[in-house]
Amino acid sequence: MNAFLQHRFKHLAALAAGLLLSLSATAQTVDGTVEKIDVEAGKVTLRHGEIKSIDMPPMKMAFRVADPKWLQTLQVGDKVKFDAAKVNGQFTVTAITVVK
Ligand SMILES: [Cu+2]
Repeated sequence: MNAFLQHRFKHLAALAAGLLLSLSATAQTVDGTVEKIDVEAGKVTLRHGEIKSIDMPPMKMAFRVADPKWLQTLQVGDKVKFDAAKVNGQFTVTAITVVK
């Protein structure tokens, strides 16, 4: 690859990475209700709808959270929209917002 192509390729790769970031920052897709908050364990129990990204049917289960600070702002009974992924083998909430 010549230097010009290499430069173009890096530019495209950066654009693609930026696009992925902005996509993942868009609205959360899964509906849920906060059932329990365990600050010690860094977990939140959610009754959730289908999670297509990890092929999971609706159920009630505990998730780790990507940022423990979120546990301070959530309250039992909150309706939420969230995204989840398997991180280091554990189901993890990667983004969450309370629905008013
Ligand atoms: Cu589940």
